[in-house]
Amino acid sequence: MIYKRSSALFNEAKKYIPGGVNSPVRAFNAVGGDPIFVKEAKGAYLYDEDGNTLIDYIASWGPLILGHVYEPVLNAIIDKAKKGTSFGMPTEIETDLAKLAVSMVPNIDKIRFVNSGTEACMSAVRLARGYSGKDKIIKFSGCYHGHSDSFLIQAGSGAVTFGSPNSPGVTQGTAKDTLLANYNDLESVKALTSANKGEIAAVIIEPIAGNMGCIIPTEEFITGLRELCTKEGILLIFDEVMTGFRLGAGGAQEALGIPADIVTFGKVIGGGLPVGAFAARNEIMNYLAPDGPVYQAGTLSGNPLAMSAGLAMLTELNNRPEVFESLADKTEHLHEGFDNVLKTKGIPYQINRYGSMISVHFTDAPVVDFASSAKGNNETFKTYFHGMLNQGIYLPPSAFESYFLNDALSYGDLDKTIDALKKVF
Ligand code: HOZ
Repeated sequence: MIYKRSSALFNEAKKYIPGGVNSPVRAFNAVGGDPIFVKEAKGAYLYDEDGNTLIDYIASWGPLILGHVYEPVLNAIIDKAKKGTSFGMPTEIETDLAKLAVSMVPNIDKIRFVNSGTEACMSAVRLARGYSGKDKIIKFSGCYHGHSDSFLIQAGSGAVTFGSPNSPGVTQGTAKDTLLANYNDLESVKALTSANKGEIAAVIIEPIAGNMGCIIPTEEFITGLRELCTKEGILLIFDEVMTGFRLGAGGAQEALGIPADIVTFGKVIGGGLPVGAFAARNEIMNYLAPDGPVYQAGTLSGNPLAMSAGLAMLTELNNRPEVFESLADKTEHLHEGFDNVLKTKGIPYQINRYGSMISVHFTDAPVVDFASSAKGNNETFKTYFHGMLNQGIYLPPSAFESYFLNDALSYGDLDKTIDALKKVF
């Protein structure tokens, strides 16, 4: 494939935008080469600036679960845009989306809309601190909860891809209140809770991790974590920015059967427009301004275009819950196909999958936490990534990211992807 125009656009972008991108993982630094500039997309396909067609396995990093330019979402945005794009005043559609989200997700009574997953997680932690009167939080190495200061401590996703899991610019004062545990290691959490008795406001976790590849919690770990938080009076925050409205209507809480105290959302809830949200039971949400003392606000929060996209998306998912199963089946098909190919190649690998999230790791030991994910061979990953890209398959350009399948992918697309893998190694 030829990427002449993409490379020219990238060179121009680098003159005016740091690294030429507005979010680091897009820059391809982890895999080498220049990023692909996309011109348009439809369904499961991306059409780039050089005229190449690519099968898309990132779906805008999750939001486009039903594929690109999904008609009901598109029409909702167009209709709304004609009536005004932002008011800074309440609109009925915010309640419509809130009502629907609250009806789909277990254990929440109220939801507050923001503009991104970062904002959602940052606000959820502030709420947890305000509600509990405690300062410290526990996060897990390799989990990524957006780029707000408290979370850039051993963070996954682009932070680790670019070698700055502990970003300069985060003060010692902030960093000292973020305690680090290991994913799937309950003892590491217990050690922190006993060393910091009565000081921990919340544990925040990706209930299915997607920012160190896709990592699944063991039942023992996630059940034990819930029990520990309840026993110690610590709020359990599920960061469902990736999993919310993707693993099922009720997200990871429902899939794992584990209730969280606060849940954060992003991606699917905005239908491809910038929406984040955080939600909890009344007693917690009532601490939020203007009802309570914990402050949080935003000019574009509850933006009518974003709300209309989110409402159209969640309405579709609510009316067609079978879509979650269809996606999980497609992901399983891809997993089996990849397994069949890779096991003949003599390359150490692991494939992790949950619902419509999946990742391939080039290592011989099971990938269960950040340390085991980091053991993946990045040279092999680069060969894999570019080998697939050259055959029109667009995968996340980092081994520390999950793939997000979208329902526009056909079995023909999946088989083409599996066939492409045969030619890579
Ligand atoms: N941090 C996002 C993936 N976990 C990447 C977002 C983007 O580059 O668009």
